[in-house]
Amino acid sequence: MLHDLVISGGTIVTATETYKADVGIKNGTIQTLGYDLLGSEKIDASNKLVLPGGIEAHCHIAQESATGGVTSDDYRSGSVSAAYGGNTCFIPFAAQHRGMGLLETLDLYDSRSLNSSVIDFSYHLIISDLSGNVMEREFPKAVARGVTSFKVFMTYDLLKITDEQFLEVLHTAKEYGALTMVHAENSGIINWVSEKLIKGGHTAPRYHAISHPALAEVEAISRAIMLSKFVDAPLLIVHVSTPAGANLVRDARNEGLKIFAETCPQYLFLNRKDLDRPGMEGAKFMCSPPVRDSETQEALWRHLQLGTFDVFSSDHSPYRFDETGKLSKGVDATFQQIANGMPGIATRLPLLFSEGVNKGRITLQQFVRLSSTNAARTYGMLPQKGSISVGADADIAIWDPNLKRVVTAQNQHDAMDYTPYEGLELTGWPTSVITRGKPVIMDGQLVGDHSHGKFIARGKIDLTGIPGHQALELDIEKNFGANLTS
Ligand code: DUC
Ligand code: ZN
Ligand code: ZN
Repeated sequence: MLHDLVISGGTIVTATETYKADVGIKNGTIQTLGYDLLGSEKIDASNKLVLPGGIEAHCHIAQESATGGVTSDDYRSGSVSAAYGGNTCFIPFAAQHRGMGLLETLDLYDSRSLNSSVIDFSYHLIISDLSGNVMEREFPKAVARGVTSFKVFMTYDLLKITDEQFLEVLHTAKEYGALTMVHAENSGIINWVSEKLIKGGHTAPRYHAISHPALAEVEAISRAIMLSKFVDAPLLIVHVSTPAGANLVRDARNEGLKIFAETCPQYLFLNRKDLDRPGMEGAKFMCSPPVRDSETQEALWRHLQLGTFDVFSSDHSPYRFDETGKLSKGVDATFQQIANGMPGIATRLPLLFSEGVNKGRITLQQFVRLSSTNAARTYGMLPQKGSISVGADADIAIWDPNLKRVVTAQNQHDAMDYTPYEGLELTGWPTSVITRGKPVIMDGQLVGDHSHGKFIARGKIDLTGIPGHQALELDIEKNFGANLTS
């Protein structure tokens, strides 16, 4: 058979295997895995690794925060930066702010992503306003559009929902086979400490971390797990930043609960000392939850090695270090007035490859799971995405495992003016990236087309093998079903 494109001579790595073979691509999907394949076009992958393209499952693109700041990356620059980082698909957030409907929110993000992305995409829908029966009227329609993951916040005054509303989201999502995601930090602790700090004149970026103590995360993760357990609904805890929080996740799993979790590079590679940089420099390293200490970094690596975390995501939240972003309230802004978040969509996978695979902390199979396959499974895209197998989308990243490169703001190809990893030398980089059979990056050059990336409608969450929990007090089917009459 004559393929449209053949990737020849490389070493294929999947979540379970490493072997040498050619990949034959036709009509955007993988048609053949074999030897001496014929193709109209050929990419020589000798001495390279051929991996499922990365799936970036947590990033903020063309998104307003509740306080009005807008991320610097849109779907054009964000998707290009993601592709340079070895990604073939990403799932940014579509943020419902109060007063907006859920479908109105999705329409807005559809207009922002239209003809803009060089890689495929979907959205997680943030829910901050449950008024007007949106859960009954609009939630099912969002799921029918292929949006099957929903994020809620336990903190931030303009976003947070009550425990009652959290239960409602968990319960409704469960009914429709969707996944709830949560930003788990205790709002009361953060607000109380912040007020005291500000009153005491402690306003520098470093106090952001002090106002978001580890216990705030641990309390909220614990509560979130209990709420999910009570209604036996799947829940994914995003950006876990503490060993105690990760231990709660591990124990919940061990108990058979439907708990999933994510951590991010900043919690493994950055720490509180970065926030102590002079002047406003520390603002570049502000994110929520905050980066912590070196013991935390080591403990989170161990959780990553042992499989506590299903997904490893960048939490790319790009705010420039200028008056459009971090410094929008001036150079004397308090930590409460500085946008939270840092860029990292292009460094997520090179960091994990260099410091994980090349330093012997994780295997190549673990790398593939954490970079792609687990996200595809968790977010309802497997086997279309996240695997190199016959019939899957031809989403492929070709990696040179020995290539050394120094990270600079410029080689992120995003709309940012800094990277928190400036000057770090990493070994192992993606050199070519192919989305649905079309080259996006070839030998380090952008060749992709902004109308190629398409919205991926996602399926239900796969809970096979997870027993869950039946609350004795609560028979959801009997007491909460649609036919409830008394
Ligand atoms: N939560 C995120 O997921 N990203 C940026 C900041 C935040 O609070
Ligand atoms: Zn969050
Ligand atoms: Zn985020």
